[in-house]
Amino acid sequence: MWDQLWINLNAATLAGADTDYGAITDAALGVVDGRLAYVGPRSELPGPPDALARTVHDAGGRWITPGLIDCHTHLVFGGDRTLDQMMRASGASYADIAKAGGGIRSTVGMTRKLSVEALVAGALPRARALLNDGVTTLEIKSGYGLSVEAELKQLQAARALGELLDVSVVPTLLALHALPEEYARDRAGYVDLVCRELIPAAAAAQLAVAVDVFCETIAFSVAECAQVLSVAREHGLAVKVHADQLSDMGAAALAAEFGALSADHVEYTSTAGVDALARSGTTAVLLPGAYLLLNEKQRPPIAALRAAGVPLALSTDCNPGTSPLTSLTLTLPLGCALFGLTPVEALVGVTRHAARALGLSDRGTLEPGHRADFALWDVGHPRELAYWVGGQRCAGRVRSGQPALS
Ligand code: DI6
Ligand code: FE
Repeated sequence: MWDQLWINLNAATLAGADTDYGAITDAALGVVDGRLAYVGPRSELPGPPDALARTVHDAGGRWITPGLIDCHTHLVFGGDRTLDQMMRASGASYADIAKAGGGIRSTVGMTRKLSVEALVAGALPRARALLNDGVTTLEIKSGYGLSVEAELKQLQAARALGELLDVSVVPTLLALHALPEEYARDRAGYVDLVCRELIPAAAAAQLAVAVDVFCETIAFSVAECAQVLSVAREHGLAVKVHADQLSDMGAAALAAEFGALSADHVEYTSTAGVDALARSGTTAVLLPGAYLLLNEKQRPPIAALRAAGVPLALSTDCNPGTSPLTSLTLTLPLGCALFGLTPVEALVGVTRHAARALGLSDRGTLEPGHRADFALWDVGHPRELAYWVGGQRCAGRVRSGQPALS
């Protein structure tokens, strides 16, 4: 006997060939212990619904996709960065703003002042917006504390969000994001603090599953990032890299060298970088929100990434400075219009490939054995998910087979 059976639905399983969304019309989903036990046509169920499961749910004829996975967010922070937006309106670049003392450092000042509870309260509306839009797994990075205590506080807030809300939170220590003011004349000292104290403390407290670094001219060099990524690996943590967002730093190749789960942004990644990602099986995470709002002109090398077989994920990059974007469904048409993704590539990017970017092999498609995490949609076909810009089409979320609360 199954625990739950969902009927009266069409399933975009996103398993197998990508061209047809893995679509099954008039499908049924059987759930045992929170995992999918049956995914197939209703007509092939081995018996009448009531005889098969303790609870039978009617999905109202809707389309169902795997629960969406937002695999790159900086959701926990203090204050906002409306001032940066005003500076940009008068022509200042991201680098100008950072150099003028705005940018990441200003968010660090506002984040350090807040308690865990206040950070959670500030992030809750952003998290709820993502959940109402179909998200069932959410990565959250630190990176606005830049001291051992303040980074751990951000990670504790991320963990608390996962306990308060019906969502899986995947916490990442963004150890190198910006150089904190107090280390302005001692770069090596800060990198040392990260290696000797921050990473060991986060690993010991099990507050992070991965370590991320911002490898960029305005942030940290390849050598500094490599030093931190090796320590992350020594502590058994996965690694991720903010790579080649504003210039070609060879950061994608660095990510590949460390077997990173993902290289994120990749606007300026070279052919050599693309080849390195393909060889290491690293997922490229595309972030059209930051590209749009920074008014960037250099697109990621989509055709080359596609040709090399690099898995492409897509995410909000929700952060106060460059991408205050709290809708993953809005990110889908942005990925298509700005980066030239196909609608099905975009949807796979927020499900199957997003799971891969987080190293999660138990979700991202609707197939037997996977978690029964899914989203219900008021659309006539899943291709509409990457078509409409804005609006509320998510009719509900299910986690482990049970209707989820936001
Ligand atoms: N790249 C980004 O786009 C964000 N972080 C990063 O490394 C921006 C974060 C911010 O400006 O607050
Ligand atoms: Fe980011």
